[in-house]
Amino acid sequence: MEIKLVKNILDANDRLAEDNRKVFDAAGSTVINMIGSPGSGKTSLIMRTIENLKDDCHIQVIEGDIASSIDAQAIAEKGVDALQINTEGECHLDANMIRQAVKDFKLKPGLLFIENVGNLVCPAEFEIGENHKVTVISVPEGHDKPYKYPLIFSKSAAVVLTKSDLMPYIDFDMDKFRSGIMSLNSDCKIFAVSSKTGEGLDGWIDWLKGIRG
Ligand SMILES: Nc1nc2c(ncn2[C@@H]2O[C@H](COP(=O)(O)OP(=O)(O)OP(=O)(O)O)[C@@H](O)[C@H]2O)c(=O)[nH]1
Ligand SMILES: [Mg+2]
Repeated sequence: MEIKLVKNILDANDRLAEDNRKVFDAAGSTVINMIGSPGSGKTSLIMRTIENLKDDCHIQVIEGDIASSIDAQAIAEKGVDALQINTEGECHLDANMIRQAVKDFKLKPGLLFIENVGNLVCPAEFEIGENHKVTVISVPEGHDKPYKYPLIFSKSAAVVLTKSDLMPYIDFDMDKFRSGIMSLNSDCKIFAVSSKTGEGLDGWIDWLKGIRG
């Protein structure tokens, strides 16, 4: 009984996500759903990406957080359109939240980053109308995460391993990390970057240029 209810909720969400996808397609937005734990470096990566790409294409950002507009304010200071969604307790964004939010948001052709609520688990379950999911995970979280939280890694087009500047201080086994992802999703791209030093960002930026509509 309970299982059926969850399935119905997810089916209803998927239908709304399809509607969102049509709205995004019509506007020429390529939408990237950025998913990762609190503090994994999602906002920092988006800000670095804006610095690197804003002369190439239009970038817009929707920020999802349980509370506060800290992230949207930081993004807006970079001179791009930023909208904050507060989920007020929900641990993920869902398609209906995105549908309501974009009603008041003038979509422009280019890249639309949607930073999901900091959480490696629940956001993986909910389609929001994105073109691609990207997992953002930081070196201090450990190389075992693809084995412990497989769903998000199996659904992501790319994984960005952030805070690569901290590698010398942490026992992080890159081979184990890479094999864990490849065993779930052999097409997944993996980028190791530092938003602090800029190391490794080129590969990520080139990938974004390739998927941009
Ligand atoms: N050393 C280092 N610190 C980083 C890097 N990226 C982010 N940080 C730091 O990590 C902390 C969290 O970064 P955020 O970008 O706010 O993380 P987030 O994933 O957006 O966090 P939430 O929105 O709260 O889920 C901040 O203190 C950043 O300065 C990095 O590449 N290297
Ligand atoms: Mg953030």
